[in-house]
Amino acid sequence: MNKIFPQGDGNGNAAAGTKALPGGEGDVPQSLPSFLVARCGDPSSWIYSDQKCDGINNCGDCSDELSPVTACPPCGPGWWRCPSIVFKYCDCIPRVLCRDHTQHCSDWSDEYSCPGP
Ligand SMILES: [Ca+2]
Ligand SMILES: [Ca+2]
Repeated sequence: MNKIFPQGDGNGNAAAGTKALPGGEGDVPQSLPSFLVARCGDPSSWIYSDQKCDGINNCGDCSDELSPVTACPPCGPGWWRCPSIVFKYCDCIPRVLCRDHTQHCSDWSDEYSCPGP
């Protein structure tokens, strides 16, 4: 993945190891129009608007994917809805992870209920 995300330089408040995730912390760059920016549940973190509801946990706490912070439509085609155990995903996982003999849902539904990719 290209490193196109701005590096928000917070003031040392590393919240729960979210540093590796895209998005930013601290002030939104002045050059960004506000419609391009969305806030995470933690108001000190922000993401690009198109990172909302894309299935990926960009905020680190899934607030960009889950209510009450974000209202997303149900998992689209190509996604399987389950309580994910993978930090990268929230409550939808890509169907390519179904039937791959690895648990990705806390209820194992990706291996036992999901029909596959
Ligand atoms: Ca996201
Ligand atoms: Ca799996």
